Amino acid sequence: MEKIWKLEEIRNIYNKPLIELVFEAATVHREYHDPREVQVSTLLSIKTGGCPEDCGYCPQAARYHTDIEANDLMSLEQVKTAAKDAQESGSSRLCMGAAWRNVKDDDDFDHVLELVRAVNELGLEVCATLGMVTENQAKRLAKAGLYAYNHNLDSSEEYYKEVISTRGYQDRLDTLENARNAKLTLCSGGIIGMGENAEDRIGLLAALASIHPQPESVPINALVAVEGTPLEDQKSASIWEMVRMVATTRIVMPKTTVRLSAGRTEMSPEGQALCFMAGASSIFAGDKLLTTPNPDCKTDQDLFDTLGLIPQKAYKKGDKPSIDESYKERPENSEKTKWSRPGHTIERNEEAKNKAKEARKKDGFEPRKVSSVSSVDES
Ligand code: SAM
Ligand code: DTB
Ligand code: SF4
Repeated sequence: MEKIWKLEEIRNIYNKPLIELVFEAATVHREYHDPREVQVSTLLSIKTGGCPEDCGYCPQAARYHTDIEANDLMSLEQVKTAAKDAQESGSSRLCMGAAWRNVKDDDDFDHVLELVRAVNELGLEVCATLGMVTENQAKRLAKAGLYAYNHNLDSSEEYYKEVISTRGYQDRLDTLENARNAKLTLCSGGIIGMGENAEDRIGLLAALASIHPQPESVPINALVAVEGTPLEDQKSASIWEMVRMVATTRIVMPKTTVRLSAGRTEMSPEGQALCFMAGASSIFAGDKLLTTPNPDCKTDQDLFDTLGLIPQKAYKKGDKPSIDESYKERPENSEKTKWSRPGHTIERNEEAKNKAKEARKKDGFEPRKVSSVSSVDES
């Protein structure tokens, strides 16, 4: 049985002197993992931009004016090519991301299920991050060969309200439960450097650690402050804050794969080495995350060589899901899940939206729209 952590205990760990904290995390890491191995995931944005949500950090939210190219869902061939490239470069997992609020029982989702199946058949672990999902949708994903579902809690419940107004924290937790009920492994983490304080980071870790069984992967992102988003001027988190967050995550979720996620282009090799020492056991590899840059493969390979790290093989920690053809069966009556829409006002989100309106008037172009973009959907 996993330990049930009290908030106070997590706070005490987070606030330890840094060297003590890193030593303790490194010790826990060695108890549960092979410290030489790093799990390598590649991200692929299969549907980019045009998202109806107002996530203050996200360049893909249609309401802000950012310099990204919106794209429709990728074809099967495009995805297979990207998956083979990822596999050849040493990744054991492909994580496909779609700029959706939630999954719908429509043709786009049927297509995503085929993408999942194809990547599974190549032998990669398949992860998807598609927004909120119902239990039936999660089950269809599992039957199509999905291994992990990524859905981040992002911050503490309190600070979440300062960043996003179009959905609620409970919907995130419900989605994770739906994925868990479908026997998918969970990938859920957060972002530091959004203006939150230490208590919010501790709150995020408490929320993640209290999911039982704990998430199999926990991505720790440093905010990539993208021009045009409400958080464009946010000062980046320091490497010391990153190390502290990684180490605390490692201690309170000893079995999880702690993924050093967005923000690595701003980290020195020495800083990343300290994160690996503090229990990070995974990275996103490839020169692009979803829409923003990431260190290239050669730079990461050099770092692995220097540190004596080796990429983990696919399905080291779980069995490859077999395909159950019934994933093709679309429900006759879609579940009527009422995902919430709190709709409170977040000043900086409003400001960014208004600035975007002005910029579009000036440039003479319309909000980025793609044909498969979800209209604001109350279902
Ligand atoms: N639309 C889906 C959702 O929100 O769940 C999936 C894609 S979304 C881009 C996946 C995650 O990327 C977010 O939950 C957030 O944690 C992370 N993310 C997005 N923009 C980021 C940024 N600028 N910096 C760091 N992390 C970011
Ligand atoms: C996660 O925690 N980080 C990844 C993945 N899960 C989906 C996404 C990072 C996105 C960074 C901003 C971008 O490239 O658009
Ligand atoms: Fe970005 Fe996902 Fe939020 Fe859409 S739901 S704005 S893709 S983080």
